[in-house]
Amino acid sequence: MSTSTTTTLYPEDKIYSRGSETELPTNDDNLTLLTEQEYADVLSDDAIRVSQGAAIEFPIFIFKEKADSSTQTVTAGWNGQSNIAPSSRPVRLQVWNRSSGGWELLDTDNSTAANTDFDLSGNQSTNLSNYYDSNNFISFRVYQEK
Ligand SMILES: [Ca+2]
Repeated sequence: MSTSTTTTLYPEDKIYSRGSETELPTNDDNLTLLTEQEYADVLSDDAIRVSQGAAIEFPIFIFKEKADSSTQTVTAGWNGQSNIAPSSRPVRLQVWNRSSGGWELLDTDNSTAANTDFDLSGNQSTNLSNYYDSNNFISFRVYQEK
């Protein structure tokens, strides 16, 4: 799976990480942090992507975005592709609810062919205090089913 993102938030206030996990994590702990070059590659919406390989695991990207206030609606937009067709293994966008301690589904693609760009998007506009941490970070992840 490879990824590019766009965001309406602040480029200097991001914590992005990626990895492949046998079990889908039930927390929003960072995986392997992106390098400076990988941030640049991901933040520019073009054909230069950051890839996360996976065999029998879930390939996962976690995107933590800092807002200027804990009452700001957050819109997440993701663009990417996979060499495994989402029509056979769906790709999902989720947001972390730190109050309930669970990942909540925002969007799914289960129809795109392999090696073809697709978009995922969603926003969180209600009960924002359940989603922001004390530093106004909110966590999203994109993963592909295994
Ligand atoms: Ca890019």
